[in-house]
Amino acid sequence: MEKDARIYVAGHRGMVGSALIRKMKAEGYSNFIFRNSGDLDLRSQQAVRDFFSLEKPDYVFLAAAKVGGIHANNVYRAEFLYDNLMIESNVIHTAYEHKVKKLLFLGSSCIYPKMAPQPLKEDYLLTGPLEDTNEPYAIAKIAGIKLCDAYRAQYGCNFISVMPTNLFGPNDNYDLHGSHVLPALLRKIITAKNQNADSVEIWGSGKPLREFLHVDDLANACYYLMETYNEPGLVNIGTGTDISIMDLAKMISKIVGFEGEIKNDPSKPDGTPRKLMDVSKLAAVGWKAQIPLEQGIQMVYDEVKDSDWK
Ligand code: GFB
Repeated sequence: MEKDARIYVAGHRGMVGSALIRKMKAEGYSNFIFRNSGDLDLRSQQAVRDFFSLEKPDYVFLAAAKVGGIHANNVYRAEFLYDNLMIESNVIHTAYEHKVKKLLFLGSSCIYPKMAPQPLKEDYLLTGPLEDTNEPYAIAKIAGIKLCDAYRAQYGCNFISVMPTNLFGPNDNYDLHGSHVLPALLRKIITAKNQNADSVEIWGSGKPLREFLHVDDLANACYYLMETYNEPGLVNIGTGTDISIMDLAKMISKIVGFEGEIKNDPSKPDGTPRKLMDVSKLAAVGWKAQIPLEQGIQMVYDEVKDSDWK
């Protein structure tokens, strides 16, 4: 990307979008186009068309999405499907109409079949049934990959798709009903420590395995791929290592200094038993994660430890 290129990061106030902006500012970019969701509803085809006509972005990072943890995905099934399909269809189609030079679409590791072999290779897409708790979100994200590939095949658009593993970092969502596990456990364990509680409760059995990537690493990878990668299909972005939810709770307890018991709530769903990315494709093009999990959690803990949580 040229240093004076007009860059639109859809979803710039979210955890991923804000990390992308931080990264590109550090790389010397400044010609960003900003729109808050209150000013531009990406679900509206006309609004997206008017926006592209006015602002004419050269490059687009599609980080806007309806997102959430296992509970939100499972409950708001209509919005997770509808909002994400509309956002992707409008932004990708309009990027084609306006001859955007390159677009990067952000998906998710939940696109892979629930019982796919581990680690998850890009080739496992559409080889089996999806995990039910996040099927609507996964279907929408699979549609996004296929849109990028279809516009590339039919019209020669340089649209690429990346699939991040579970993310954490600055600007995460700490609402206990909507959030992912890592921010939820940070909040619960910090609160338990502050209240001298004897125990803290984690959802499910604690046995599922998840892989966690600091969002600054994700932003570095996205920037790297935007500069170097021009292929159809998808690229996994992760660390290549995973941890059980129980061990994650123990790691966070150690960082926070909480010594109470960690209890399970079996009434809550476990979701996919394991989601570990195969990152050999990413390694082959020259990128590797830099922030170890414990260090990343410590960085986030330092940012949120004084939050006014009850
Ligand atoms: O991060 P998470 O909500 O989503 O949950 P997924 C991961 C695991 O942590 C599940 C357990 O087994 C949860 O039951 N868990 C334990 C908790 N305690 C908690 C808690 O307090 N809050 C939460 N949220 N979980 C999402 C998908 O799946 O991952 C999305 O629903 C997306 O579509 C995202 O792909 C990255 O990893 O199961």
